[in-house]
This record gives sequence, structure tokens and C-alpha cells, in this order.
Amino acid sequence: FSPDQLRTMRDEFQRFLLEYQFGLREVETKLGILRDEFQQMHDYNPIEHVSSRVKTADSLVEKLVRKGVDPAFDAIRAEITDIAGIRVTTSFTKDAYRLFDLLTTQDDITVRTVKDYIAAPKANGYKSLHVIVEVPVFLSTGRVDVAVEVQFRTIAMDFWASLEHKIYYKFGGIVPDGLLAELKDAADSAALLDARMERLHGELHGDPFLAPGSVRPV
Ligand code: 0O2
Repeated sequence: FSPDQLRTMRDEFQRFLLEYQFGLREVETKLGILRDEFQQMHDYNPIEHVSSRVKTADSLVEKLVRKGVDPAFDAIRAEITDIAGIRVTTSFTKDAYRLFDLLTTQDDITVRTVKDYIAAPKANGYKSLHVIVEVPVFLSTGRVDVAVEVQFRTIAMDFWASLEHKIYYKFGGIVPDGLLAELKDAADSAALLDARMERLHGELHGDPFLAPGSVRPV
């Protein structure tokens, strides 16, 4: 490649990733609006925190090789759906589902896939509600629909997942059986804690999302 060709490739790749930055910004704005509106209307904040990242070039290349994806932008767009990722941590499981509903029913959002690992946890105990959405981004060159993976989970699920992730990488993916059993046990304890905290919170405050007599969030 000539230096000019290399510069062009670099610029195209940067622009490709930039679209995902913009997609993240759009979804983060939506979540921020929901959070601020709930705080104002119900004096309650369903979101503990939100974190986001665009996949690094290294991690993207590793995934392309692992999945045998053609290294062309259109193929990557179609097959790698977690280049932009957002994690929404809530206090309670109910809030994870409510935020999911409130985001995915917005009429500029298209849902590509949903994986509900809260209703059906993975064998290792992992719980989280995953959705791939497409959000429109308006550039000087026109509209692009950008895929963003959003993961909703409680603080307890998040605590468990961060530790499990560290252990998984420490053992290069081959975690000793004893540790796997302990992790599964810890996931069960986290689920019990979630249920107990949600019940206590309900006893104290009722359901802060609902107006008296209503069955849906107002
Ligand atoms: P990272 O570093 O968080 O981005 P995919 O490979 O994404 O096409 P997959 O794996 O079937 O398809 O998607 P899934 O099940 O929705 O999982 C995607 C992401 O969920 C993972 O991204 C993790 O962030 C998280 N996740 C899924 N399973 C587990 C688990 O058992 N433990 C933990 N700690 N996290 C999990 P990445 O790309 O693997 O990692």
C-alpha cells in the first residue's frame, strides 16, 4: 500500500467507528432523558449508572477472525452487533425491564434481537437483559441506522458479572470446576438478594413508577 492508500484506509476506519460513537450518544441521551424525567415526576431514579464503550480495534479484529467475518464494512455492520455497547445498571430487576420497555418502544428505535438472561440465566449463573437496537443517526451525508447493544442488569447482577469476567480471563476461559460451582452459588445468592431488596423497597415506597390506580408507568 502507498502512504496515501494507508491514510485513506485509516480515515475510513475512523469514520466507521465514529458512527458507533454517535449511535451511543443517541441512546445515552434517550436514557438520560428517561432518568431525569423520572426523577422529576416520581422523585425516583431507576438508573444507578450507565457505562458505554466502542469496541477497540484489537477486540473488533479478534472477533472478525473468530467469527470468520469478511473484513468489509457492510459485512461487519451486519454481523458484529456489539461494536457500540451500553450497560445500564439498575437497583431492581423491575427497573431493568421497565427501562427496556421504555427504550425499545420509542418509535425511532428498531429492535434487532433480545436475549433475556434474567428470565433464562446462562448455565454459569449470568443474568442480564440484552437487546440489540438500531438507532438513526443523521450525518451530513444522510441517515445511517447504527446497531447498539444495550445490557440492562441490577447492581447485584453487575457485581457478579464483573467478578466472573475477571476470573474467566485469569484462567484463560478454563475455570476450575470448584470455582465454577462457587460462582453459580454466588449468582443464586445475588438473585435472592435482588428479590429481597426489591420486596423491602416495595414495602417502603410502593411502586414509584405508577400513579395511583394506574397499571402502567405514567
Ligand atoms: P465484552 O468484553 O463485554 O464486550 P456475540 O459473540 O456478542 O455475537 P453472544 O456472545 O452470544 O454473541 O452474545 P451475548 O450472549 O448477548 O453476550 C454478549 C455480551 O454479554 C458479552 O460480550 C459480555 O459483555 C456479556 N456476557 C455474556 N455472557 C456472559 C457471561 O457468562 N459472563 C459475563 N461476565 N458476561 C457475559 P463479550 O463480547 O463477550 O465481552
